[in-house]
Amino acid sequence: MIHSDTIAAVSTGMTSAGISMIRISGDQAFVIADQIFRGPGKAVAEMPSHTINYGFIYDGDRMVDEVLLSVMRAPATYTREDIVEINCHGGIAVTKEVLRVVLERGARLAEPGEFTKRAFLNGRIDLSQAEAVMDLIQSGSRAAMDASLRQLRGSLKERIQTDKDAILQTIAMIEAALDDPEHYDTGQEFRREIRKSVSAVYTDLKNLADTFENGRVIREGIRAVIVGKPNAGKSSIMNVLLGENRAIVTDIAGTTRDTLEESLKMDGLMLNIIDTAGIRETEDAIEQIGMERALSAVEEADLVIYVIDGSVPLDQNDHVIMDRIRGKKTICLINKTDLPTAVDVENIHHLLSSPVLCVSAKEHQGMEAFSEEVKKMFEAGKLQAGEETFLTNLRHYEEICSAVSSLTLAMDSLEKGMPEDFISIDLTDAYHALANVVGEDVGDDLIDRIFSTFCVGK
Ligand SMILES: Nc1nc2c(ncn2[C@@H]2O[C@H](COP(=O)(O)OP(=O)(O)OP(=O)(O)O)[C@@H](O)[C@H]2O)c(=O)[nH]1
Ligand SMILES: [Mg+2]
Repeated sequence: MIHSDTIAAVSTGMTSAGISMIRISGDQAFVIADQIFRGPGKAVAEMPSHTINYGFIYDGDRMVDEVLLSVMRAPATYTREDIVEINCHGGIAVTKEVLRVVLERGARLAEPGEFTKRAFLNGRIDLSQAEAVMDLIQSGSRAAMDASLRQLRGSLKERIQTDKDAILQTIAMIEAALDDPEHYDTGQEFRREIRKSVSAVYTDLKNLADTFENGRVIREGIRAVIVGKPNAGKSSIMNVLLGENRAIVTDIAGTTRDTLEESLKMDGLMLNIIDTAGIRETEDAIEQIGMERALSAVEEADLVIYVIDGSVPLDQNDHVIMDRIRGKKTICLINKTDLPTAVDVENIHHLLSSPVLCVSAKEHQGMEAFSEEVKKMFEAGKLQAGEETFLTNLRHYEEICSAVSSLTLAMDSLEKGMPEDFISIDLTDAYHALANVVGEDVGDDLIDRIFSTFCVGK
């Protein structure tokens, strides 16, 4: 083991709760626990591994709390070190008191993320898995949780490993040929082989990088902006989605003046919905500012929900809106279908080339189809079925993009007939970028920076 000191921290939240847990990890974990724990059975050092033991924590002769103590012997533990976990009563004072006693017997207070850092440094998990631990704790929706959990179980690690091996093999092929030109033919066939293996890795990594957009919306929530003309029923749709009368609804066109944002969970996805002021030509200065805000919200949106009042024909304002949302992921809702229809649904579909759904906010019709469409668009189904690894972490994304550009350079060099050692340099760069994702040759600074964002006790 790399570490000599034994660390301890409260691993549960510091609030009044039924139970708190203090975790101790390191060579001295059992020795420290033996000094403070009195139970009916064996000394802590003799307790069988992975058992829970009833007893009391003592500070000298003074009883501190009645506890359950878990003993886990290295290496089958979270950190791969000896671990003792003390489950005490959850009051803040009690928890602090137990921690104090543990620290006084020789443990050092753990830094944020230090248990997980040890798991990484002791080789139980790679860096991508360690980061997934933090993502899992912070995940705000089921989809985010699923993505982190899968990464924690090694999905990204395995994929990166495979690509890394393939690059290494190609480098080895090139190096062998350069070292021993008499026995290797570096002609057309050789270069074709190299190109084939480089382009396979390139494609895989490019696909992986492309999952980042979805990965981000899964982690942070989908930024969905509701736009449309005044009176189309945007605020009504917002209220139906939220299940409460959050936004003001009236029959006066121009009711919503400013953007209004709320979050909701939808089938495991998080949707951050923004209601906006209706868009139309107007002289009203306040309304104009509201519209500008609406349009800038569209720019930043992951999803545009374009609401059309189906009971009135389209006009010039609709065409202005359609121009502004072109190229955005869009779902068009034709609202007020409880009234006679005055629009041509087929034509709207044709104009927008996005899904068009007929709904009625008044009668709460069509909203299931809407949530199905959102799930489909953001591939939540794929995520839930565990079919794909989603990149959710910016650091991983950047490293993978850098590997992709190195591989692009390598392919260009092959194309242009550059010497093999050029290609080998680019492949080596790609290899290092991938090694950074899993934390193979990263420096101490980066490791410290990553783990410092963790919570204490994890
Ligand atoms: N019949 C019918 N009326 C609706 C429906 N949805 C909304 N309305 C009515 O349409 C009017 C406008 O609704 P809002 O939700 O305020 O429309 P908006 O798009 O937010 O309008 P602005 O904020 O002015 O841009 C209100 O009188 C609603 O009650 C619907 O599905 N059917
Ligand atoms: Mg409104």
